[in-house]
Amino acid sequence: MSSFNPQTVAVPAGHFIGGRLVAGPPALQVRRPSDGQVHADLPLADATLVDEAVQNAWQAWRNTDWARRAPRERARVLRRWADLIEQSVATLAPLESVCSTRPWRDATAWDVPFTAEGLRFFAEYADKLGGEVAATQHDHLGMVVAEPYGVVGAITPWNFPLVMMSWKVGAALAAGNAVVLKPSELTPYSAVRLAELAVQAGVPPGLFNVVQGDGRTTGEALTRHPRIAKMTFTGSTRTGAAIMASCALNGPKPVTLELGGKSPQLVFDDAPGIDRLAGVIAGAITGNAGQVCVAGSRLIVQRRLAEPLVERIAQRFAALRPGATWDPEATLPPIISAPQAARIVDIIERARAAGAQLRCGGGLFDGGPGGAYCQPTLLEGVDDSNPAVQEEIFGPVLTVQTFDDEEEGLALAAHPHYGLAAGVHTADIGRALRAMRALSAGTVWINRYGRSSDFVIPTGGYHQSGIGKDLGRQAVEANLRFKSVLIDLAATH
Ligand code: TXE
Repeated sequence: MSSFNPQTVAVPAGHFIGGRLVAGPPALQVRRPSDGQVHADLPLADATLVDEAVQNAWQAWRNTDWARRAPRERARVLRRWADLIEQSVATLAPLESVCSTRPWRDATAWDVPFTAEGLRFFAEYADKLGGEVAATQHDHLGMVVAEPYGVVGAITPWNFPLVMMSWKVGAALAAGNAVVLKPSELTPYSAVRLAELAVQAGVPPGLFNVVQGDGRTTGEALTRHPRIAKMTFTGSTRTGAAIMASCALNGPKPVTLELGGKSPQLVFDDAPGIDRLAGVIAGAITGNAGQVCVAGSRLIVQRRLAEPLVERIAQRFAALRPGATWDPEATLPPIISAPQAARIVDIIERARAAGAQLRCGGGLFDGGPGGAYCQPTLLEGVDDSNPAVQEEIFGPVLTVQTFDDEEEGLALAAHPHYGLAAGVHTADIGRALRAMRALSAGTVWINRYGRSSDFVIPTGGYHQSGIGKDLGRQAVEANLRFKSVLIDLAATH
């Protein structure tokens, strides 16, 4: 299978405001995580430019008919946008891959089509959430009328740039809002291409603007802006809390936050198909090199099954081959940045100092073309207080804990702060459902792990893993506010 040449990938290194690319002086360098080389520069939107983008979105929202046009027409435009995205896979996939950790092969087969299909899913909701008629007293008619907020601010992370954008922007636009998006400064380019295609599909210019820059300058200016009526964010718990505080201090506004996780894989000794299971568990922590919010990072396995399962997982880890996102033979992508790789190594070292035993892996691969590649790592002998059990690592690092009975397993699966997702593996449906009830997590997968293309199932966390949902009906509803109307039917009688 042929891939792409990173040297020849031209990137739209600018903002996208009012339907056109807006250049600016280079302020940030964007590196390719695969080989550590600087690929291109990026301008940085200061508060003045963020204001321009937000005012532009506000004017577009007020002056075009996006919020008022027939919802099915909005849906048609979003579907056309999805079609253009799919038709652009040959240019979008390299643009997505070159500065991210997304292998070109996966970007082509999954990220780009999944982005398009997500937009189609949201398009289908455009005319389905109008509000409701309330059960009022007989001589009155009560209505709860759904309306868009106006301008929604979105801040997205680097681990699945296109897909994360489609979840935020698709839901907001389908509900009739305008959007100002700040993509991660590490993976900024596909956002601009996405916005160009939106205009081509018929989204009015200005309705979807992209500002480039870092969190401290551009991100903060966006969250503070009084015209931003709602914020939506995916990223770390720490930054999510900062965004919430900033919103609260500068004119309160609702926030949707999809944050960190430390998700358990709870495996009982009757779990079906040990080889398949080993594949599921290994895949859930090595996919995108573990840089996934719902990565299954804690294996909690009933004692009898522990050794054969861990042995099979270790074999799968050993079979992975690190390599650049443009290397079609590679099966383990790079870590996004040198600081992020250093952070992973630091947690592994602290975990070992606290008593963890290394079954395999334990650091970065030596040599290679530059960039940082983390060895898939299994840490055994950890207790609940171990840093590798407590902290989100965001790398291919799996801890192993064993239990004897259901109660003990469930106790180990609980985490003091996070509650993003959990996996339960057992042939006993009663036990699976008891575990589902007991687990304090926003998503529970039973005898599988990871999201599917069932976009109707929302995603989002409990506790410090977040507030609100992406995907599902709930994601569209979160982009609507509700006006209460009460009519006195007797008054005109
Ligand atoms: O994330 P940040 P980072 C977790 C994961 C990872 C850690 C750090 O554990 O190791 O976060 O990664 C913008 N105001 N996740 O530092 O800081 C920033 O520019 C407004 C989990 O990359 O959360 C980027 O666009 N915006 C996660 C986005 O926030 C700010 C995915 C994410 O950056 C800001 C990524 C501020 N003050 C990391 N500071 C997941 N849930 O999937 C930063 N940003």
